[in-house]
Amino acid sequence: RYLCRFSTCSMLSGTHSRIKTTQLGIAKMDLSTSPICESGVGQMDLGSRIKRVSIEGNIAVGKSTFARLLQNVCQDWEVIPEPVSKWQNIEGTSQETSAGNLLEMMYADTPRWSYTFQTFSLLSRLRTQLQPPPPQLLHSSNTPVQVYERSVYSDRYIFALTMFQLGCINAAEWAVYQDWHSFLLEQFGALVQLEGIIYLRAPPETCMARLGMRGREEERGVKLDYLQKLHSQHESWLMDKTTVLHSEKLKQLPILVLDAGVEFESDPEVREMLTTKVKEFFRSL
Ligand code: DCM
Ligand code: MG
Repeated sequence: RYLCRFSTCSMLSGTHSRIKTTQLGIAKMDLSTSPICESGVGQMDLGSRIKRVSIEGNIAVGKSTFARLLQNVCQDWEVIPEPVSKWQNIEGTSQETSAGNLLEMMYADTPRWSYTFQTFSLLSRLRTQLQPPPPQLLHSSNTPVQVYERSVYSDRYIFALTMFQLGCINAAEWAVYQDWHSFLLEQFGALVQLEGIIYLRAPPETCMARLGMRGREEERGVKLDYLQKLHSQHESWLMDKTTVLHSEKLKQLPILVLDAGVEFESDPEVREMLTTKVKEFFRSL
C-alpha cells in the first residue's frame, strides 16, 4: 500500500514545480494613526471581546519570528506558538517516555505517516486553542488579541489537502480526516473561531533559504518544489479564493497580507511598518 503511494508523493523527490508568478506585495490598508493598544472598550462581555487571529504562511517564512516580534509590541496580545515540540516528542503512556518524533517520522516516510501526523496536528492544535486565555488578557483595559501560529484551517486546507493531492494521504484517509475535522469544528468551532488572518507572503525560494538557516533536523529532506506546492496552496486559499472551504464564516474572514519577502527581523523600519499594519488590522476587526 505504501510503496504504491510513495511513487506519487514527490515532497522529497523534486517533481512538482507549480508556482504562481503573482506579483508579491503588501495589501493596501488605511494607515491612520491610533494604535489598537490605545483604544478603549465598551461594556462587552470579558471573554468575547478577545479577538483571535492566526498567522498563516509557508514553512520557514518567519511566522514564529514575526509572532515573537508582535509579542513584544503590546502586552494585550498573547502569542500562541504552533505545538511543534509536541509533534517532535509524542508523550508515551508513562509520562517520562517518548513514543517517538512524529515530525521526523512524517518526513522520513511521508505516505506512511502523513495521516497520523495531520490527525495529531489537528488534535494538538485544537487542544492548545481551547485553553482559557490568561487572566491579564481577560482583564485588560485595551483590546486583547490572541495570535495563533497557524490554525485548524491551514492544517486542513494547506497541509492535509496537499498531502492528499500528492497521494501521501489516500482517499479513505482523506475521507476519515475530513469527517474528524468537520465533526470537531461542529463541536468546538465556536470556541476557536477566528476574527482574522495575517498571511505572511514570500517567494518559496526565500522560505527555502530560511529553512536552511534555521536547520531543523527533521526538515533536511524538504525540497523547493514542496514549498512551491504549499505556496500555491496558500495563494489559492488566501489570495485567489479558489479553495473549496466548508465554513461560511471562514470564507468571510478579513485577511491582512504582509510581504514577508523582506528581512523584517533585522530592519527596524520594516518592523515598524509591519506592526503598524497589524495594529490597524486588529483595530478594524
Ligand atoms: N507541518 C505539517 N502539517 C501541519 C502543520 C505543520 O507538516 N498541519 C509541518 C511543516 C513544518 C513544521 O510542521 O515542517 C512547522 O514549521 P513552521 O513553523 O516553519 O511552519
Ligand atoms: Mg514556526
